[in-house]
Parts: sequence; structure tokens; C-alpha cells
Amino acid sequence: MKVLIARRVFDSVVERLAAHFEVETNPEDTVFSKAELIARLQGKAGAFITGSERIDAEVLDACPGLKAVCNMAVGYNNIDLAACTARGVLASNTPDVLTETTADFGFALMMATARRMAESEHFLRRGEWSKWAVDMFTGSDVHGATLAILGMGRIGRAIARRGHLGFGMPVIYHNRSRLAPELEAEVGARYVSKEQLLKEADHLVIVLPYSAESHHSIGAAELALMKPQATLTNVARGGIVDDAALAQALRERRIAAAGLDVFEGEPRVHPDLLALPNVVLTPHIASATVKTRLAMANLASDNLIAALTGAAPPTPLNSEVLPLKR
Ligand code: 8YV
Repeated sequence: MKVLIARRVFDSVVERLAAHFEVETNPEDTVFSKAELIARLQGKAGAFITGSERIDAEVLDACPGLKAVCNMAVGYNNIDLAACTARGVLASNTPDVLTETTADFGFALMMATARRMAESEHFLRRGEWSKWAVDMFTGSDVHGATLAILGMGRIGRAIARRGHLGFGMPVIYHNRSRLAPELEAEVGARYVSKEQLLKEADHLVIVLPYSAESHHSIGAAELALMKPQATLTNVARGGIVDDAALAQALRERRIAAAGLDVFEGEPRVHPDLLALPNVVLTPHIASATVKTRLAMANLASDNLIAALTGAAPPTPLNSEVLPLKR
């Protein structure tokens, strides 16, 4: 059987897959256009993909031999799951292995935002530090401040736990569904309405999955509810926040600062955000530790190997298509 590894990955992962399949790799690490993806998937039974490749009905219909698409990411908004299921194609993602790493980064980005770390570093690098001043880069405290979490899945809970146990933060959250009382107690989190969350937040951290429903969950109206001293951190997906509205709120100091690891239309970043001092911007690296990226790649491979060899994939998104018939 032939499989496509759509992006450059670790040699050990290519070797593992090559022990089971005839693999086509992408050493140039190009992000394929839809036409190129379709061309590359001809005759392939499986695809190892990342969040950059979109698998939709058009791709699936153009690649009738495709049986499994295995995403190296926990978010799977790049995959039309219903279209996969309707055609009997197995889809998988990589939950759990990146939870703590992503929570570390989300917490760090929130702290860097609250304490103005990027802005002050740029000032220092520009050679503008000539003397100490009483109000130089004064930010807002993290310890004891209200941590507001939008989306309370695995990563949200891991961030809540850090705030609650490590920093004495009162934690509030809003989510489609409420956590069981014992889970709320474990991370010290209190369920509130979205409006209350925005009004009470000192530090808002967004960890929602992206979908048509969560598109622009945070826009001008939501930002208007927040305190002028509040910060916003997004480690979920671009598109959940309306970047133009956020840039305007930051410019007018209607909120204090933002920490963003994800952007609408990335890798393009809204020029208004790039021009602002009160933002910390990182290139979608919340899961980027050597250990975690390797674990994600191995889990995506485990899913692909299992799906195509008749075993049970460890983290399927649509196990109802098993055993594969296509
Ligand atoms: C990935 C992510 O690095 O897991 C996710 O959903 O956003 C990141 O961990 C990215 O999607 C590339 O696959």
C-alpha cells in the first residue's frame, strides 16, 4: 500500500511508516495546493497530514483509493469529518500527547503578555534603555488575578490547574457544556456565562476548537465587555478572534494587551497587529517541544498503521467507519 506524508517530518517517523508502506515524502516541505494534494494522493491508501492540508469532499471524491487521513494535530478543522464518515474514510487526530506542553505555552504567553515581556525586550534591543524609571513597563499581576478560560477541554483544564494551584488565581470558565463538579473542583474553576466571563476576566485565555460556530466568538461586541486592564491570549485557532476588531481594541486601549500564537489566515498576520506594541506574537508554536512534536508524529503514524493494517487506531475521530470497507 502507498501512503503520502504530506509535510517534512522526523526521519524516525518516515522510517516507521516505510517499514509498512511505500511512502511518498515532501522533503521540500511545500504546503500543497488542493490540486497538488489531489495529484499526490492518487493511488494512496493513506495520508499523514498536518493542520495545513484541507481534506474535504472534493479531495475525497478525487482520491477514491484513500482510506485513512491521519492528522498530526489535536485540532481537525482542516478535515471535513462528515465527508470522511460518509465515504467510509477513517480520520484521526493527536489528543492528549500535547495537552501539558500547549498549556505550558498558553500560560507562558499569558504571563509574557501581562508583564509586557516582548515590548520591553524590543525596547532593550533597540538600545533605548538609558535609565530606570518608576513606571517603566509596568504591567498587571498574574498571581491572584482572575483567570478566565473560554473553552474547557483538556488544554483548558491544564491551564486552569496551573493558575489555580501555582498562582492562586480564581478561575472562571465558559464552555458549551459544564464540567462535572469533581473536575471543576480539581482545577478550581467556576462556570459562568460568556458575558460574565468577559466582564470579570483579568486574563482571558482562549482554548476553543475552531468551527463555524466558534468563528469570531470574540469580536468588537465581546471585546467591549472586557476591562481596559484585561489581557487576551489565544492558543486555539485563528478565526475564533476577529483580528481586525482585536487590533482596534488594542490600539484604542480598550483592553491592555494580547498574546497570540494563532491568526486568521496565518501565516499571514493582520498588519494592524504587527504595528502594535502591546501584543506578543508567536508563529503557532504552542505544541512545539521536541518531545511533544515527536509524540504527535508517532501518534499520527500509529493511527495510520493501525487503520491500514486492520488494527484499532488509538485516537480515531470516526470509529464508526471501522472496519474500513472503502
Ligand atoms: C499543530 C495545533 O502544531 O494540534 C493542534 O491542533 O494547532 C498544533 O499543535 C499544528 O496544527 C500543525 O499540525
